[in-house]
Amino acid sequence: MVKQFKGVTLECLQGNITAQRDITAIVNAANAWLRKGGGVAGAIHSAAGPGLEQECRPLAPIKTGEAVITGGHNLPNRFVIHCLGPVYGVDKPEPILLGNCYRNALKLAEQNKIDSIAFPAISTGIFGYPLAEAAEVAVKTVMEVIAASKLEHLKLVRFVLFGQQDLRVYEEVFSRLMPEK
Ligand code: AR6
Repeated sequence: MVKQFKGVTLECLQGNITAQRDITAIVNAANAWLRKGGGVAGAIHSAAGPGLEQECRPLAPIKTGEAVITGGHNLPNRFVIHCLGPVYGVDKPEPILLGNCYRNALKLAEQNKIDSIAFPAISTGIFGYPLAEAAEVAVKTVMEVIAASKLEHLKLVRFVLFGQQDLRVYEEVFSRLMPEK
């Protein structure tokens, strides 16, 4: 699904975060130590190669809600922005901390003149955040940042969902928060 919001294209689609060839920066659902791990982080580090962990080492540890930026190494993307999402039921208040991931990632994108960014559904795997709640926070926060017109360079924000059911949830949130006029 594709929407236009205040001059920025917002998309949600089903796919693998490591296969977004047309995107300048992909976002990693990282761990505090920016190590390989599983899920999104495992896939990103596998595709990027060992140079990514090497570049990450001096940047770790990061705090919940924080974001740091590195190169893309062997990925098709110029940058990786690593975010540490909240562990659901542990790191509170979860919506604020999850929102900070999206806010801080977009801040780094702007600082680095990035035109396109792809987010996975941060915290909704191993960290246990219910997808529907997380989708609401993700889309609302991105819209808030765009509406505050802090972004001069960003033209495209893509949400990449692993499963078809997850995509449906995002599509429902997109339709509700950005209805056709
Ligand atoms: N592309 C897109 N989405 C994916 C992919 C992929 N290749 N793989 C999984 N997902 P998770 P978290 C979805 O667990 O909850 C790691 O081990 C998945 O279905 O990657 O923030 C880190 O090292 C889910 O909806 O991230 C941390 O320790 C979403 O992406 C910890 O897991 C996020 O799942 C972070 O946990």
